[in-house]
This record gives sequence, structure tokens and C-alpha cells, in this order.
Amino acid sequence: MLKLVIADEVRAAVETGRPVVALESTLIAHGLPRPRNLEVAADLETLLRDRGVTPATIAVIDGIPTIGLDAIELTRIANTPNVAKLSVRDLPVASALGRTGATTVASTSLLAARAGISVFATGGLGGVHRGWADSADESADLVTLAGTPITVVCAGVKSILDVGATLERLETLGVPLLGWRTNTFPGFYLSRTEFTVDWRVGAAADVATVMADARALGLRAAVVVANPVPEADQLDQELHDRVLDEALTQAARRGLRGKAVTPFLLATFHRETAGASLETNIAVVRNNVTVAADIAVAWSAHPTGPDQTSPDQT
Ligand code: PSU
Ligand code: MN
Repeated sequence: MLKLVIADEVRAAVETGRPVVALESTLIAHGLPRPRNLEVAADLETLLRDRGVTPATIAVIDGIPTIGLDAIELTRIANTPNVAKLSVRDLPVASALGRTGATTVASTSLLAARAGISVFATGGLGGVHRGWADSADESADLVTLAGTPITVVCAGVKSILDVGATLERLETLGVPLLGWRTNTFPGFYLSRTEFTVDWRVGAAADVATVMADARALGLRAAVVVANPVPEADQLDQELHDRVLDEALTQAARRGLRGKAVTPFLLATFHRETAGASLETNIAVVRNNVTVAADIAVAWSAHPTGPDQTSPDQT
């Protein structure tokens, strides 16, 4: 029977209500180039540990959904060329066939929630792609977040997407959206978009209370915390717009579809900006991890915070 493997330190932290933050592995395997990807993966874990938070990087290793990769597993995910990108629908297939792969926002959220983890940090959510009327390309991140109780800290949705359409979908799907110290929805590589968010929060304790109240109300959806990259780290807007046009044209010319689209667009960005977008992407993720750490600590201290029950499975 399928088992999740939860690292001992993650299990101990979950069982005693201590702060844990989940991290995804598609960002490592498909969003960032080697060898920086492994350095970043290790650095994110250190950022969490320095704040007293247990990191839980998630992937599927030889068919086993693993919550809290060890150094060897992390290296394998970061360094294996063409390692699979596993969304939610791929999880049972990868497990049945004994495959190894990186998990997306969708599949990481699902596995983290199953393991009793309440906070997750990523870069930017997937969403509705530009040209969706023709391609019907919408990330499984959105529907999964609609039914998965976890708090996701992100810099909004990737700016390669149709941001307005994605925000409409999040509203339809009933996913609470909080601006972290902002009323403006952030744009991943850019600190701002033209869109606003209805709710602004300024304190981790307030996010923890939203989480507790969502649970008390019986809501199953995730809570999305949108955290802008600092302006000093954002990509130049003109460079961004120019490279985005070029990347979208190239993707269309190649006829890319399905899960290949997002990694291609990100890789094209990193190449065409001569690495500037890579530095911004790393700043985005680091910034999200630090906010997620604060929220996990606040959740842990909240009077109606973590259920101190056993995680789902061994
Ligand atoms: N954030 C990043 N880089 C990434 C991703 C997020 O900074 O590579 C990944 C996440 O795993 C997200 C995925 O779930 O991109 C979206 O892919 P798709 O559009 O195929 O659903
Ligand atoms: Mn897609």
C-alpha cells in the first residue's frame, strides 16, 4: 500500500505543534538552472532553520512521496536531467510505477497538508495562461488550492500568465487572498501589477487567525499570501515586457503544450535577461520563505493553531 515517508524531524515538529514550512521541488528541478538550483534549495532550508522552523522539501523518490528530503535526495532531484514534473494527477502514477519526480505547487500542497503541515513557501503560483481562450491552459495549482487547506506564501502568480484571469479564477474557486503589507497584487518578477487585493495583512499573527477561522468555518481552500519582491530586487519592467514577448513567441513557434510551457518560459527568461531574472526569482523565493517562517511561528503559537495529532500516515 502507498505510504508517505515523513522525515523524523518533520514528524516530530508536526506532532508537537512546532513550526514547519513545506518547500516544493519543481521550482528546484525545473524553475532554476543547475548548479544554482541546489545551492538555493539548501539555502532556503537554512533560512528556515535560522528562524527555528523545520524545513520540509517535498518530492517523490522511487515512487514514495517524501516529506522532508535528505541531502542525497535533494541532490538527486536537483541534478537529475529531465526529472519528471509531477502535478497532482501524476502522483498515483509515479507511486505505482516507482518513479522519481519533483512536485509542483499543487502536488506539494496536497502532500504537505496530508502530512499535517500548514504553511508552504514557493515562488509564484501557476495560473491561467495568456491566450487561455485558445489553449485552455490553466495550472492545476488553482483547482488544487481550492480544496487543500494550507497557507501558501507566493509573490502572486507568475507574470508570464494572464494575471487578471487568474485572479478571477481564485475568486470563483473561493480561495482567500491576502496582500502581505500591500494592497497591490504582486507580479512575481515585478513588485506590482495593475491589480489590487481586497485584504491587506501586516502581521503573521493575523494570518494565523485567518487560518484558524478558515478551519473553524469548515473551509477547505488554501489561504494565499501574496508577498511582493522588494523593489530593489525586481526585474526592470521594460526588459521584462520585451523578454516576455520573445518567450511567448518562441513557445508558440515550438508548439509547446502542457507541463512543458512554464519551465520553457522561465528558462527563456533566465537566458534572455542574462541571468537578471534568475537573481530576481531567487530573491522572490527567499523573501517568501522568510514570511512563511514568521507565519509558521505565529501559527505554532496561536491558541487554536496546529492540531497536535499524528500526521496522516507513516
Ligand atoms: N515558482 C517559481 N518557479 C517555478 C514554479 C513556481 O518561482 O518553477 C513552479 C511551481 O511548481 C508551479 C509550477 O506549481 O511552476 C506551475 O507549472 P504549471 O504552469 O505547468 O502548472
Ligand atoms: Mn499548464
